[in-house]
Amino acid sequence: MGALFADLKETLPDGASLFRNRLTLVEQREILDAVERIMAEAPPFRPQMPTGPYMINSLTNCGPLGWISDRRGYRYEPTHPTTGKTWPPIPAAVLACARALTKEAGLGDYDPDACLVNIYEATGKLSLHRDFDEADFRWPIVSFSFGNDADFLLGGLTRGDRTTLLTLHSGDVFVLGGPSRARYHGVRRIRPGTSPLTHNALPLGGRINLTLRRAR
Ligand code: MD6
Ligand code: FE
Repeated sequence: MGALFADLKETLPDGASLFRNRLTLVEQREILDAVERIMAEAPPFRPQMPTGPYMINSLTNCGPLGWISDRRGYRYEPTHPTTGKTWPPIPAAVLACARALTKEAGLGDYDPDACLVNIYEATGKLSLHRDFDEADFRWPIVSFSFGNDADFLLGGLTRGDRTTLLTLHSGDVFVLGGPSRARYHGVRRIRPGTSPLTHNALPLGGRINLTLRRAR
């Protein structure tokens, strides 16, 4: 794990923890190598949303379950919507880091069964939402950032609550658990040209985000 700012933990609402620069560039590259293999096996898709035409970003998954969306709604499925194949496994380094940090955050043991891979281009964003398709909200969500910086908004328990801006950098790990698990959040914008590394898995000017969760 990254040494330089490894102990720097920002003050956030109860249950939310931001571990800055937790992954070294070497670790980030190794994880992105694994993400590239995941994308080859489970091609990214643009989910069809029940309410509108398309989400802005494309996504894929790894782990026993993957999050998908079509006209029938949002849900977790064990297979890819077009290939019909099971999702590739969650990279071991990602799982190990998520388990170490949920423990460090005081959120106990962690046994995720799903990992969403969000792929953003330079103009990508993600509207304010809550992750609400999981069975038990006592399990935290652990989020890994790669590539360009993202202006991430952390809100409250209702959509209109004021939000706090957190700029997520490549190598940062964000944990959303406890009473903060139900907070609204989103990505306002990606900052092109800010990535400390280039990699085949990263779209030009883009960002990749992995979020681990326990879906069932
Ligand atoms: C992103 N993250 O960082 C999107 N969800 O691109 C999320 O939607 C998210 O970072 C739940 C918990 C942590 C997150
Ligand atoms: Fe989310």
